[in-house]
Amino acid sequence: MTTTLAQPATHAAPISPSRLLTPTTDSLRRQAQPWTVDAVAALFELPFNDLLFRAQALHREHFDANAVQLSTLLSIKTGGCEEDCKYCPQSAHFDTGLKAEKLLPLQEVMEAARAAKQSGATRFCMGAAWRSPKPRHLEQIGEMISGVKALGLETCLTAGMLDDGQAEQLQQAGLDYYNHNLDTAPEFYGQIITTRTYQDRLDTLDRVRQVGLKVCSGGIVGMGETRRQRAGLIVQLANLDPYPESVPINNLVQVEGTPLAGTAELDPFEFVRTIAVARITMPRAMVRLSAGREAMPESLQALCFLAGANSMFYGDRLLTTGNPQADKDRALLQRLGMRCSTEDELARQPAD
Ligand code: SAM
Ligand code: DTB
Ligand code: SF4
Repeated sequence: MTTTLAQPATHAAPISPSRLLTPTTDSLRRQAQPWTVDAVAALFELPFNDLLFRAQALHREHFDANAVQLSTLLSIKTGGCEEDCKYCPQSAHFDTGLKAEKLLPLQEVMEAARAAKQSGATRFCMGAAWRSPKPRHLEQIGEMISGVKALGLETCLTAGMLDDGQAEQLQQAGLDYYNHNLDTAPEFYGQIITTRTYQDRLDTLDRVRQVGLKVCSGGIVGMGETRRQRAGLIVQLANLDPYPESVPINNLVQVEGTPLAGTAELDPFEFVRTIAVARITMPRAMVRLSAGREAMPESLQALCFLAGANSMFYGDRLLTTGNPQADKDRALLQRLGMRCSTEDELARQPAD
């Protein structure tokens, strides 16, 4: 029997508790042979139905295929960022009309987190427009993390590059996930960002992993990269050992004033293919249908779930741009017979 999402609350998945398990670091070890760009590009080349069939079969092996985890984002420090990421409305290098703001006070963050929980989110993701956080910021963020956790929400932070001590401080504050995206393939990266290197990003991911935080890392498609470069991004992520627990796939949100505004739109089926390839190469990861949903028809979002996406951003805003209204999303899940669920409830044991 299928329970649909009637209320803005989480519902248990219809599998017995003994079969539930959060993926362990060990279960995320990559296959013995690293993925090659040729092998991943070959997945992209499969006929659409074959690709989706493979992705959905693997998805069902590892997760409840009719449930999705909901995360709500909050920009805790907006705009004025010193980096030059060409997709980003928050970079101080481009005039997008966005007003730069200071770090939000704890109380405002807590109010947003309470509202997110009330609305049915199970994870709260805080984003800060920094190249890297300063020591005084981390103290304040530590309080935000413990406050949000005390509400019973999972916590995620994205705040730029971290050094060893900072990663440890966040881990001690009780952070669950650190989000730091590789964004694109190494060979395309230089056309998108010049103020920090690919290796800088890998180093931060390594520090996050070393202190025992869960890794959230993915990228953006639709920035004018080739299919082979999309495969190159997936290879980088899938060959991390272990691969990330969480892989956000963003479709570029084109913001007027950023250098990437006006980029040719990606074929929507190519976006679905990217989700499917992420699911096949990182079978136990949470694959997140991330930015770009506001511009996607609901039929396309349904294809993304079929391709193996099992998480999405929920709430009317991403960081600075829009996201579908929460009630529209609830109605969509209901129409698809899907539940919202915690991550623990979604995962199946290896033997399943
Ligand atoms: N400043 C931190 C950093 O970049 O590491 C954290 C915040 S940053 C906004 C988080 C991620 O949002 C970026 O890595 C990028 O993948 C995504 N992002 C930013 N602008 C976007 C856009 N216009 N469209 C899609 N994704 C975007
Ligand atoms: C991620 O990969 N996507 C989210 C989250 N991680 C922080 C951010 C999307 C930002 C989209 C542009 C904006 O709203 O500013
Ligand atoms: Fe700054 Fe992050 Fe935007 Fe890059 S993506 S400009 S680092 S806020």
